[in-house]
Amino acid sequence: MTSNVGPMPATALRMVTDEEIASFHRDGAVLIKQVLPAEWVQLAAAGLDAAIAEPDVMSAELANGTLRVDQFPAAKSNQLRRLVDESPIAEIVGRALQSPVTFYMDQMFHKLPGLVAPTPWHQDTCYYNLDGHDLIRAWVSPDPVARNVSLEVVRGSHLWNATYAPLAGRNAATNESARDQFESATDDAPVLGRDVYQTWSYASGVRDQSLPPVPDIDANRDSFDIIGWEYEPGDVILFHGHVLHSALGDVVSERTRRAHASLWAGRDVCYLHRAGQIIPDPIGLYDHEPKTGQPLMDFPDVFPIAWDPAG
Ligand SMILES: O=C(O)CCC(=O)C(=O)O
Repeated sequence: MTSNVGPMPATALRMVTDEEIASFHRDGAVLIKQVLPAEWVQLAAAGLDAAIAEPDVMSAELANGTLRVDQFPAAKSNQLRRLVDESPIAEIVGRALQSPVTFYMDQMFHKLPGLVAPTPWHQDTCYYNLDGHDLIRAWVSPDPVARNVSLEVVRGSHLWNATYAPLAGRNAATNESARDQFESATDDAPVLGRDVYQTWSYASGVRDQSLPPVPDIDANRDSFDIIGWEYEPGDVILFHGHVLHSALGDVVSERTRRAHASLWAGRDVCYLHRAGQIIPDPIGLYDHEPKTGQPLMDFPDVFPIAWDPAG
């Protein structure tokens, strides 16, 4: 799929403010209002539609087919690839993180009209073979997103120094092959090999049962400091890789809710062999056979610096 669009604006509509940067570091998330030029919003829409039209083996039909969560959609849509490589998103995340940044991977969340599937509370950290603090997501949508189907985070939870168990993956306590996979995990090769690209689903991974379960936030909403936002196209929601987040749902909406979520890594992010890996590594990384503790930025052919505060 090609994108027949001309030159695109390289800069954001405005600078990220010091106050927004402080909010991101304090709260673990921030809504940056009206920062992404309309041309990029349109390209994101075209890219998400292209990705939805081309389901591949990495896509997951969830919630009775009303929800698709695609891994690495920029790999199959030139428009999304351009969004990642050329849009001001890299600069926006780099300014918020105050670090050089490299693109790690992306996801598409596509929710059909009707009863909108919620995204349950989770933390992203435990899904990837990654370790480090400088992890940030940029979440954009070409659609207005009402507060009751939008993202929420537990304010400050990125600083709790807790890694919670993922919600997906096979349970090593009850599934023999998952237990074997978990127990035989080493630093020599990821649990999910390159071959998993042919067959991957959320059930391919092994849930690390030694990690604590995500607290039942919905049952105890008053006990948590929850923030969320109504979203308009042109906004960018930034949230920290360790923050507990979810998306509201279980309400009837007339609109499709399309979203692109790109994950970016800063200076301190290293590779970590997780015995309980859920999402496969970015494909180019398999050639390098990374070891636990190796900085991602040691692999510049896979993870080139996308934006650097030093210019
Ligand atoms: O858009 C959603 O429903 C959830 C987004 C999310 O969990 C993420 O971007 O990590």
